[in-house]
Parts: sequence; C-alpha cells; structure tokens
Amino acid sequence: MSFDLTTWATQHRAQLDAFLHDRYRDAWPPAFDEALRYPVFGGGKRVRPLLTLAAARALLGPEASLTAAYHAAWAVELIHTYSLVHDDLPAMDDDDMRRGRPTVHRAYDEATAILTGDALLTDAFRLLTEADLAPHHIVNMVRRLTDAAGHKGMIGGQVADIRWSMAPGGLDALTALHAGKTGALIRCAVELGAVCAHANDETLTRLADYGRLVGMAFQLADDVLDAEEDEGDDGPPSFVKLLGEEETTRRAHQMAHQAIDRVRDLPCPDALIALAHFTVERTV
Ligand code: GRG
Repeated sequence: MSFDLTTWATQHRAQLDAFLHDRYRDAWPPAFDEALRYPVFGGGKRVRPLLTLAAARALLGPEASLTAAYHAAWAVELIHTYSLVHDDLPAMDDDDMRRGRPTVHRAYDEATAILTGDALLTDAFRLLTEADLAPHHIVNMVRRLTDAAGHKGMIGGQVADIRWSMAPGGLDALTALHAGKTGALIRCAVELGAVCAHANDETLTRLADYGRLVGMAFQLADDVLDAEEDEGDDGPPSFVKLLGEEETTRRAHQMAHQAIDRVRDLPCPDALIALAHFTVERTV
C-alpha cells in the first residue's frame, strides 16, 4: 500500500500533542502554564518531530512502538519553539506576529517571553532523560542536541545571521550560516530518531547525511517562500538574493533527491522519503 504523508502526519501530530498535553499543568507559579503552552500549541508544522519519528520508523518498521522517539521528538520541538520565541523578541527580529497571532512578548510581556523560552529550552533536556532507553543512548542524545542547539549549531548560526548585515559574505558563508541556524536542529531531529532505534554507526552516518541535506533543502525552500518579504538590502540574508529564485529552487529539489538516495535502502523509508518531498514542495 502506498504511503500517505497527510494521514501519517495528522495521526502523529495528534499523538505528539496528546503526549505533551499535560506536561505544564503543574507549572510553577501556576499561572505560568498558560504562557508555556502558548507557543508550544501554536500551530507549528511539527516538521522536526515528524522527522525524528520517521527516522525511527525507517529502522524499526511501521508497527514498532515509538515511545522513546516521542521523547526525542518533543525535545527537538521544544528547542525549535524556544528559538522562535527568542527570535521574535525586540532584541532579535522584533516581530509582533507569528503563525497568524501575537508573538509571546506581545501576548504577554518581554520578561515572560524570555523566561518561557528559557523554560522550554531547559525542559527539552529533561525530556530526553525521561526516554525509556539505556543511559548511554540518553547521553548520546543529550550531546547531539547540545551541539545542534548551541554555539556550534543553531546559536552560532543566529550570531552569524546578526553579524551578516555588518559584513555580508558569499555563498559558502551563507551555507555555513544556515547549516547552523536551521540545518543543525533538523539534522539532529533525524539523528535522535536513529539513536532511539539503536542505529549502528554506518546507519547513523547515513541518516545524519539525510538530515543535513533535508535541513539545507528546507532553508532553500524557505528562502523561495519568503523571497518577496525578504527583498531589499536590510532584509535577511537569503539564497534567492545570491542565486535567484530558479536556481535556489533547483538546488532545493536536488538536495531533497540526494537525501532520499541516502535512505531508500533502509527497512521502512516511506515517511523519510515523503518528508523530503514535503520539505521542498510545501507552500507554508
Ligand atoms: C534566537 C535562540 C535563537 C535562535 C534563532 C531558528 C532560529 C534561530 C530563528 C528562527 C527564525 C528563522 C526564520 C529561522 C529559520 C528556521 C525556520 C525556517 C524556522 C521556521 O521553521 P518552521 O517553518 O516553523 O518549521 P513552524 O511554525 O512550522 O514550527
């Protein structure tokens, strides 16, 4: 039977949400639970956690329990969510709206937004420790997520982005920027799914490569989607500005196909293949 990404993703999004639904019920102080839930259940596509689940499925098969992978999936999504909350702050992008509604610092206040991001970032690592896996697998995941989210990955990419306007670079510099800012966490999402499925070193390297390629394809597609709004010298750095829309689109599709080539021999690669296509064909 052919694989239907919409059905699979809808089912897993619902299970992901149910899994985390009660997590902040006992937040302290009690009223803080509302601010914590606001960005977490704010209508994100859940691409990263779906990649984690898809990587575990690719190795374990369609019937396997993905309980450990759910912990990893949520950990990655919480890091992504915190990064958006902080990225919207006045000191960063200063955005009033995200996903069609006020950003956290607009819905609440700046201090609440900073602390909400801090709390979600911290809780991501707590979640990893709760996965039903041997301690060495958990340590492995903590290290990978720390590297992806920290100065060698997402934060480093964000710093490079902020400095870009003072000293813009070429294609290599922009690729390095996005390998950190967007790519590191997407690649890590895939890696954690592989760790949860006890992948050997060869398979992990192959899946990490898939994650790297899909992460870059995701950013190239994003730059095409945002091309109009990013226009102008004071807009953010963008592949479309360096390569044009047509070439950026061509490279995005090429990378998605290269990513698929890395995983097509795995036991159950259907969801990974469909997500690679979605990454470059999406309209949001
Ligand atoms: C401020 C700590 C800190 C980090 C900032 C990820 C990031 C680094 C900033 C977010 C801004 C941005 C546009 C990043 C590029 C990555 C990206 C395309 C984010 C949007 O991801 P989607 O499309 O978002 O998966 P949804 O809303 O679906 O969750």
